[in-house]
Amino acid sequence: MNPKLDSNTNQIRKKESASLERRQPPSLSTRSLRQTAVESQNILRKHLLHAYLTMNSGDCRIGHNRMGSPSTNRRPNLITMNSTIDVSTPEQHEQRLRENTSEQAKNLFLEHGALWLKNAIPPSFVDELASAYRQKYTDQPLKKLKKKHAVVGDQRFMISIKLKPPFNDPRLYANTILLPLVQSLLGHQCVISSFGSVLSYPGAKHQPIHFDHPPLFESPEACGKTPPYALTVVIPLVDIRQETGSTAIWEGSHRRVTARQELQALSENPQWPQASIPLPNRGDVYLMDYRVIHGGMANEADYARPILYLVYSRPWFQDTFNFIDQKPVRFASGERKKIPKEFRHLFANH
Ligand SMILES: O=C(O)CCC(=O)C(=O)O
Repeated sequence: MNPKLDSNTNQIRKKESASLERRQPPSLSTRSLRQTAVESQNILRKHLLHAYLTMNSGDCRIGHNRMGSPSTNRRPNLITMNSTIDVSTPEQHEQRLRENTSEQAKNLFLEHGALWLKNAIPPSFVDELASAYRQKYTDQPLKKLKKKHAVVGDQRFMISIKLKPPFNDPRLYANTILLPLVQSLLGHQCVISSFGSVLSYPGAKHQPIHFDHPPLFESPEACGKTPPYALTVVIPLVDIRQETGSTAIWEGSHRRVTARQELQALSENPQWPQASIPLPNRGDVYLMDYRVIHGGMANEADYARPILYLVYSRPWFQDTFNFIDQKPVRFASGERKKIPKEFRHLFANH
């Protein structure tokens, strides 16, 4: 989840300077100076990414930043996902996947770069999280959210969750169904890279289509051959329907050597009907490889659509791209010591 690649850099530059002007308060308080510094960092980050893609992608001249102009809200016709697993009732009761389910889930994820796992978390726990989230974030004035959190699209915010109850809970970050699966994909030494949420308000438009991180290596062949190095687990806090918009995912793009050109083409002419679209109920989750092409969709419902996300990565990976101005993991005071000893290694990078 993060900043990405845009289709018209000049247009973005104009928008950025216009929005900087708009947001500049009349007197330069400490807050406004800090805000200006944060905005400058964001602009620098976008331009670095632009330069990176220009250098490394042959004909793929420009990238696509999720802060760029949103595309029109055309609803895709196709609502499906190739990579789906239903957690069975006995597995739900035991809160563990059977070996064959786990193997199937792993293989689907490796092939498609995404997986929709149905009934992974008890809905009653999700409801508890949703109610805390509403009070702490959704019900805040928009002005306050804009000041404190990253704007990742039109009416769409990326908010690092402050770890305290009910969010500081092993059922989330060390979930007995999800963590073994994540470890089978990223190795047993994997860690939490970031823990946050994306909140899209009614009226939010489609987010520009993006990768969550610039490719790690110059060679597209090398990128396509490497195993996953980071992945996002998305936990929706409301039932996701066509109206609320989901995350459109271009399954399989994570390993395609043509992924950079594909992203550029999609940025210029988004092909939403080609995307896979999970429509999870509360209790379902979906996983995305950090390399897979995706984008948040328009929220045409009359209520907000919050999703929690946990990004897990191999221990050597540092996401310096998405977290320049906000912390990837935020502990409330006294909460760090509540992490059980056996899970502290998950937070080793924070
Ligand atoms: O809103 C969504 O569904 C996805 C958001 C996202 O991909 C991002 O902010 O990077």
